[in-house]
Amino acid sequence: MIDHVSVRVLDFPRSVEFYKAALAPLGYDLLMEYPGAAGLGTPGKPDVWLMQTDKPLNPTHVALSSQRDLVDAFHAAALAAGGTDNGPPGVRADYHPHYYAAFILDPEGNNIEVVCHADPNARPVAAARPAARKAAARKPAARKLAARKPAAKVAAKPKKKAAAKLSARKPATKAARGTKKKSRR
Ligand SMILES: N[C@@H](CCC(=O)N[C@@H](CS)C(=O)NCC(=O)O)C(=O)O
Repeated sequence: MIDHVSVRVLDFPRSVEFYKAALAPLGYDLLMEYPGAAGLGTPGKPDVWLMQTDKPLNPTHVALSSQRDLVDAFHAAALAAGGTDNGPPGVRADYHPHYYAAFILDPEGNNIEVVCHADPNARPVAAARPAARKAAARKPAARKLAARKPAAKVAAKPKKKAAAKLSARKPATKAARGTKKKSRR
């Protein structure tokens, strides 16, 4: 699991303002700041860091996971904050059937994406709970199965009886062999 990423930027103050505005719909804020470094994230821990550099930039791609309405909100907010459209909100079926994403180039050319992978037709977790209840209700079947176990043990007992019968049959077998030997003579 990725913990955080760093995006290098030349114009640090401009990028901080851009990311604050673009990621605000996702609940992101500026959480930590050092000279030349700013950490954005949802309350608790920054996971997107902006790092000032004076070296030539090699634009990077960062994708944040969210939900569909927030993909739309990110795209609108990032455009309003001065980002460049790199792909409007929508499904990218060539990635997978429910890959709903939007892409923005930040002021330095980094490709920032917000994506939702969820199937919009999937039943919400709350609706799925009755199924869990059904599964729990099915447990008596498991109990029945467990109740059947002693029967399995009972079934094992006749094996001992069968073994006893077999050993009881041994003399007869010997006798039979004896008969056979006799018959060979
Ligand atoms: N304009 C394209 C953008 C697609 C895009 O940027 N895809 C990402 C992968 S999810 C990518 O190619 N990233 C590589 C990069 O930016 O270097 C769209 O709207 O679908």
